Amino acid sequence: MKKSILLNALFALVFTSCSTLQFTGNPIDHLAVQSSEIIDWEQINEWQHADIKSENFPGMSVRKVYEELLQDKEGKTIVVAVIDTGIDITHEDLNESIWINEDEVPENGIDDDGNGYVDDVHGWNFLGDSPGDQYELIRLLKTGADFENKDLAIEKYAEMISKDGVKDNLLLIEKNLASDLYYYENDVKQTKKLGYNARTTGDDPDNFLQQYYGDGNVMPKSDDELHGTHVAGIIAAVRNNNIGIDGVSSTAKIMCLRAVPNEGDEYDKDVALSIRYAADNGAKVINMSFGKDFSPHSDNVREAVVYAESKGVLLVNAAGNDGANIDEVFSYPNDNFQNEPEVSSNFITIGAIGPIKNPLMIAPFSNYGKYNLDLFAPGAVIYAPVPSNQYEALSGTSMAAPSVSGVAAIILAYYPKLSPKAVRKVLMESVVKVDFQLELGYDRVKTTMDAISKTGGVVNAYNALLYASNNYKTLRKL
Ligand SMILES: [Ca+2]
Ligand SMILES: [Ca+2]
Ligand SMILES: [Ca+2]
Ligand SMILES: [Ca+2]
Repeated sequence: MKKSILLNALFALVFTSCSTLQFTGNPIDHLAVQSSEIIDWEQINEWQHADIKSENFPGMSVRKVYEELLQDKEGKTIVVAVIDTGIDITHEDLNESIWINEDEVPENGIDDDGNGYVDDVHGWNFLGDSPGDQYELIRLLKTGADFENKDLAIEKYAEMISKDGVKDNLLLIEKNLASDLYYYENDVKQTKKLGYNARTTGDDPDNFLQQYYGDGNVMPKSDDELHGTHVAGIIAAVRNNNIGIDGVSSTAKIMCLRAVPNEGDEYDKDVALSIRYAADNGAKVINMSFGKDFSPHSDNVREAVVYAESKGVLLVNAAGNDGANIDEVFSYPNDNFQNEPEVSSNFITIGAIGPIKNPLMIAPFSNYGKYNLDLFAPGAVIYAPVPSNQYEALSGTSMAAPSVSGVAAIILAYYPKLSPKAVRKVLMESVVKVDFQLELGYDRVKTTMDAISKTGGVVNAYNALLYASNNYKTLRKL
């Protein structure tokens, strides 16, 4: 008798240690009921964590997850790389959530772990000392040499400087580009000037074989450089410490990759190398809250995306804030070139909703696209850390992407063996679909969420965990 009890106990022990975590609950079905247009400003902070069904805000049901599913359940640490501006790793509500490269001795001038980057303790700064960078298309135009899509670059340049008050027509701009490189010096913003060059890293931005430039200092160069800190905070601000806000994930550690300048645009080379750094150094999720419509080396970036897939990394990308259809006006980085088939299955593109459950819930600035936009997430009036222990509410698809990166980190914390393809499937299959008619953009064009995105829904952390739990065996095969 005693023996059999012992045997049973032993069996139970073995069984438990091999089985995966099971979650039970009732998935939240589609959202059919609208609520008023009145925003509850008293409760607005952390609205993205609200339950989309039972509360007034169309949040991701994150609080419901922690209260109903994750009580006393320890999750695995998940490294989330944030490719962005600098990140204030000393922030009171973020400091404990910053990734530490344990194999690298700080500030000894030696590449202790032999990954090619010297003193990369919290990630890497591909921008060096520069506060900004010249726009990449201007960088190419000012060389005077020919390059692919030069006509398009001239057109975009004309658009860009017209916004700054220069009204010349396209032909004149083209003529001036050829004859006088500095014609517009007095009329345009610093980073749009032909003569401006802030890059101090000494590398050739068109030579992808030069990889080891920049430095290990991932901090912002000024308090104005706040974007990366905010994004990182949405994902991983320390939960339940009575400071600031709760991040979405309790186990994410942020790997900081400074590649997006505060002014100007991110260079394809810095983006591709940041993706590869993250994939080679243990990240499972990469947040990419940036994008541009002129990307001279988008093929190199796509190669890096495919490389990241081979290393088991999910990439979460912000759709952009032009209120545009990105199936028509292409945005980069992306997992396809001009609507061709996707090159990988580890890339997910996110649009933004605001804090209201009514026809105006799509943030008017959010890009959209039936083919290129996968799902929506909270991305307007999001309160989160900014440098020097401050907090701000910011809006943009830049805030929607990290909301999803946080949910991906929760899924992986409990199901660490899932491939990026499987996590993407979990996120997409478990959205809460929005059924009622919506009004899109500042012109309030009538549409449905289904017509402007692949899934027709909003990311939901509660549904995602239940979906992963209920479909684990199938998902493991992906
Ligand atoms: Ca190193
Ligand atoms: Ca070192
Ligand atoms: Ca906190
Ligand atoms: Ca895609």
